[in-house]
Parts: sequence; structure tokens; C-alpha cells
Amino acid sequence: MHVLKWLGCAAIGATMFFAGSSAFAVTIGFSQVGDEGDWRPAWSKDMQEEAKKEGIDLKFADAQGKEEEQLKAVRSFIAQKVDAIIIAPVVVTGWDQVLGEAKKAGIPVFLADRDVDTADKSLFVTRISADFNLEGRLAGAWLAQASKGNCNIVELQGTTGAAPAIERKKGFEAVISLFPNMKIVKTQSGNFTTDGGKQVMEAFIKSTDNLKGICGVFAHNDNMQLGAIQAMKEAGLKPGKDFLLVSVDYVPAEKEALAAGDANASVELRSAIGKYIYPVVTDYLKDKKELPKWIVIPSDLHTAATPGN
Ligand code: GYE
Repeated sequence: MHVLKWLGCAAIGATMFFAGSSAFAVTIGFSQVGDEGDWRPAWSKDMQEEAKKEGIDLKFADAQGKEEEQLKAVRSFIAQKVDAIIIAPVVVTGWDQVLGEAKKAGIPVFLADRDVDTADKSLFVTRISADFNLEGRLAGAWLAQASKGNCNIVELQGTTGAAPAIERKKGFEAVISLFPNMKIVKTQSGNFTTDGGKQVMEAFIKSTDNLKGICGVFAHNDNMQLGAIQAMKEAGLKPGKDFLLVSVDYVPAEKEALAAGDANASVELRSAIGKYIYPVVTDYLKDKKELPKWIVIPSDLHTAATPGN
């Protein structure tokens, strides 16, 4: 594991290459998951703005949450002979073939944000992302101390098969399993969306007689938590007061929910990360130096009392 060492430093990395006497811009294809929630559009905007600043010709493809669309986008980047491809994979499976095609075409692939599940790590150069398992552990640790190790929990999972849903769950469970009186009593996917979180919480409220005996809600992202807050309020419940709410992303709307006392903690997922990702790609294009397979962006937990900057 390699912790991102450039955080807080100015971004470096010139993005013009010189062939003989003429400079040419770097062309990068970026296959993005979609625009679910608040975090992802913020990151998409950041990637586009940073590319402009760096003089990178960015081909941005929104997969609308569908892996088939991502595969199409990557194949079209290969056909266009881009210099590099960045992928934020919707789900972890199904990547070997298309990554093999990029490798055969000599186009380096970088993973950003989400992970793939492949036995052949030579199919991508590196992955630049937060540690989702750590985020789950931080959320679990916060809930353990806030509930003094006594908590029946409902869990709102992210998109089934997506790296953050898998790892946040694993990390969270690893911590709560240390406490005999903490357990997940209901769990379902809300697909990382506000509506999904609201619907799942409405069903939980019904099936548990208004969350009787429940002490906490762990949502794999803020948007689902924000949907859950709406559902709880509509049922006359008091999220953040009678229930401990912890989630991940720390988007502006969640900060407001924390300040209003409707939620209790959120693990920050940075969205302004283009300035760390592009230099990794452009430096690699220049020197082809082998990189660690994972470059980790740090995660911090925030509460209303510790909002950070
Ligand atoms: O937490 C969620 C988004 O992949 C880590 O995806 C990311 C997650 C993020 O939809 O809000």
C-alpha cells in the first residue's frame, strides 16, 4: 500500500509531450460510473476542470451506472488510440477481457475510485482511491464508541457488486464483530441513491414496527442516509437523536444534516482528486516507471463537533 504523498501539495506534472520539435497534448479517456448521489457529479466536475487546467484532452464517458456502457466506452477509447484510459468501474467483475484488449493495444489503464476483481494485476498500472475497508472500519469504530458497544444496526448497502459496497461492509463488520452486543439486524441495497435509501428505510420502518429495538443506521453513502433521514422524519422518528446515524462521503448536504443534528458522523471521501490522479498518469506516460498497485487517498471521520475545513 502506498499512501498518497502529494496531499496538500500543489499538483505537478506537465501534460505536453514532445515528439521531435512539436508538442502534443495528452489524450485521456475516462469512463465514469454515472451521476448517482452528490459525490460522483462533484468528482466528475473536478476531473473535467483539472483536465482543462492541465491541458489534457479528456474524453469523458458517463456509463449511467451500467457496466455494458463502460465496456463500450473503453473499447471506443481503444479505437480512438487515446494515450491512457482511466476507469471508475461500476462493479468489480467482468473486466479481464476488455483490460486485455487495452493491454494488447499498448494503452495503459488506471483505475480510479472503484476497484476491479482480476487475478492478473498487470492489466492495469495502478489504482488511485480511498481505502473503502478503512472507511467501514472507521464507521464501525465510531458507532461502537457512540453506543458503548450495544447496538442493533440497520445497514443501507451501496450498489451490489461495487467495490465500496463490498469493502465498506467488510470493514464495518470486522469492527462490530469485536462487540458481542453489536449486530446488523436488517440490510439491503439502496444503490447509493437518495431515493433508494428512502425506499429501503421505509420498508425497514414497516418491518420493525417503527425501528423498535434499533439503535443505529450505517449507510454506505450519505445520499442513502439523507433518504433514510427523510423516511424516518416522515414516520415521526428522530434520526440523529433517538438513532445514531453514520455514513460515508461527507458531501455538503450531509454536513448540513450533521450540523442540524439529523445525523451523527460521516467519513470523508475526497472528491477534488483530479490533481492527484492526472500527475500519476502523465508521469507514467513519460517514464513508464512501475508503480505500486494501489495509491491510497486518506479518509477522515467527521462529526458536527469536528467538521474540518
Ligand atoms: O461513496 C458513492 C458513490 O465509488 C466510493 O460511489 C464511490 C462511491 C461513493 O456513488 O457516493
